[in-house]
Amino acid sequence: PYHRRNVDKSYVVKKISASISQSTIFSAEQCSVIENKIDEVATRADEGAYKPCSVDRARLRTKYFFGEGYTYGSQLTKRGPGMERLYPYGEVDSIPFWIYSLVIQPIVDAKLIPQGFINSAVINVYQPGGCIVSHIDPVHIFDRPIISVSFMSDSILSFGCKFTFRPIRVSKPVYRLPLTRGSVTLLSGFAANEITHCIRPQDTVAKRAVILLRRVFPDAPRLSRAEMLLPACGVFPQYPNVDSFKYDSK
Ligand code: AKG
Repeated sequence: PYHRRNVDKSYVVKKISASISQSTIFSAEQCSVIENKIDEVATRADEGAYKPCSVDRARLRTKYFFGEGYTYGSQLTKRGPGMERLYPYGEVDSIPFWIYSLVIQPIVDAKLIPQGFINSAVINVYQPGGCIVSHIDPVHIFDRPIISVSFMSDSILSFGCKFTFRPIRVSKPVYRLPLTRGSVTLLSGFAANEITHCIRPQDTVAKRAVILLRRVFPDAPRLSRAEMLLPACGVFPQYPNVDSFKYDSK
C-alpha cells in the first residue's frame, strides 16, 4: 500500500483518479423512491425484523447487511486487516427484491457491471457528523470493482486520511471525491487496493445513506457456527483500529 512519505503526491492523485469511475444514473425521482425504501429498512430493523448479524449499530452510523456480512475474527484470535471473516450462511438476511430491481438492475442496464455480479448489498445510514474510518475493503473477501450509490445528501469520499481519536481528528486527504445524491461510484485498482478511503465526520452535513454493492468471492473465509458461539456477533468491531472501534461504537 501507498505510504504518504515515499511517493510523489501528484503521481498518487493520478493513480487514484484513473481507477475511479463515476456516473449519475439515478434521477431525483428514482432517488426519492429508493430513499423511502431505505427508511423502511431502518424502521423494520428498529422493530427487530432482521437477523442480528444484519444490523450493526455505531454512533451516528448504522449498517444493514444483506446477502453477506462480515466481521473480524474471534476476540480470542488475531484481529486486523486480513482477518475479516464472512458470517456463516444464513446468519444475514438476503438482499431485498427492491435492491435488485431499483438499484442493481439500472447499474447493470448502464453496463457498469455484469448481470449476477453482486451478491452483497450493505446500506449505511449516517446521521449528521457520522463517519467511516480509513480502511481498504478486505481484498480476500470482496472482488473489484466496489460499487457505491449515494442517497439523501451529498458527501465526500476522502482518500489517504489518518484518523486520531478523543477528540476525533482527521488529517488532510490526499484526494477528495464528491459523492452527490444519485451518483454511482466504482472503485478498482489503486483507489480500491493501494490507498485507504473514509468518510470524514465534517463531510456528513445532513442525514445520508449509501448502498454498497459488492461481489463476495466464493472461497472467501467464513466463520464456523462454533466460532459464532463465542462472543455475540454484534460485539465485533467493524474496523481494525481498536481506537476507532471505541469511537465508532459509542
Ligand atoms: C464503507 O462502508 O466501507 C464505505 O466506504 C462507505 C463509503 C460511503 O459512505 O460512501
